[in-house]
Amino acid sequence: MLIYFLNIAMDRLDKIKRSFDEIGIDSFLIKKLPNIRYISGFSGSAASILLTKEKNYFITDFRYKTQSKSEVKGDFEIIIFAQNSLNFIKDLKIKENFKKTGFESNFLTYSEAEILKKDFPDVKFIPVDSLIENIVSVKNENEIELTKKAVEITDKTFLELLKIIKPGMTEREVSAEISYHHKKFGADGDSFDCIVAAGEHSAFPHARPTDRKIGNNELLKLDFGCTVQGMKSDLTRTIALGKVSDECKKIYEIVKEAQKKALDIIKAGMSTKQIDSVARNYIREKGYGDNFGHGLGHGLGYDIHEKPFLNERADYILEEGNLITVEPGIYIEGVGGVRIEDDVLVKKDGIEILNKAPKDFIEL
Ligand SMILES: [Mn+2]
Repeated sequence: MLIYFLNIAMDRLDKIKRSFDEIGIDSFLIKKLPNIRYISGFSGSAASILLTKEKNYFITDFRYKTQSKSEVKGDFEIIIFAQNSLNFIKDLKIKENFKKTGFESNFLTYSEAEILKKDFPDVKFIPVDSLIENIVSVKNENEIELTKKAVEITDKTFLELLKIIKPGMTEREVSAEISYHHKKFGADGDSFDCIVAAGEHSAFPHARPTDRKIGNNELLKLDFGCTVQGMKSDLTRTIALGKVSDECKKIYEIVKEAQKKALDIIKAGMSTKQIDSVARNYIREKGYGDNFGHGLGHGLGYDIHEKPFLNERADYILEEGNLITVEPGIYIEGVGGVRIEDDVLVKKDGIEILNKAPKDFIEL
């Protein structure tokens, strides 16, 4: 198992370094934690990685001294700094003499970039967009297994919720049950702050749980997921408590059919834009085009939203081993909203739908 991860780590470092010349850099500074986990295996909350042509430095502080020794795999020199990681990098600069350092342009803040420029006046910092993000979108066997485990836990949690949820409970109480069951069933925690949205709240695509009581005869949208060793699940189901209006039932069936139409065509080689349009056109034909204002889905990995994205502008061609979500929705202000989301593994000739949570309209 350890050797297996070591090989993966080296392969990933190789892939990153092979693009140095093409981008025009001699070193790469990595600060984004999901990227750090992806290439080193480190799961802590503070670290930097500096890759130079010759060497790989993993830099963290005292709190992660022991953890980094056991977690960091691959050909890294582990550096524990006492105060400021930049001081260490300055020393390193003298030794290694790097001159053109790439940084994660979609992650580093403007002020962090300014500090780097000020502290290293003779280094040219070059914005690099999505170098690692483009590699992470194809998953290995281990990552797929961990995702399947996360999905299984989330599905199981959904089935528990169906037993627990009653009119009169607040959205917040339901969100607590989600977190509790995720951990109880073996997850490391939630993969994001879950969405529990009742009645008119369900029309907010990204509603936060409030103290609103869940009433009878209304929709309840649940969007939640968990993390297992860094890999994530992301599930949305919309259910009804009691009897809801015919319009709510109607939009539920449209969303379900839109998702099915997308799932039916997904396979390696297809463009994500094309898949998005199949679901979107169907919803449009049914008269709800203006009520579906977000993308159809996203990649799922060490980051909860990562490449490939499925939307009207994305031009990614799916590959075997992509893990993606498929999640159309219809939201009607003042009435309610429906979204149905599954996690899907892309294969050569089709897909494997990882979720088993029921999708037929449920009235509790
Ligand atoms: Mn999602």
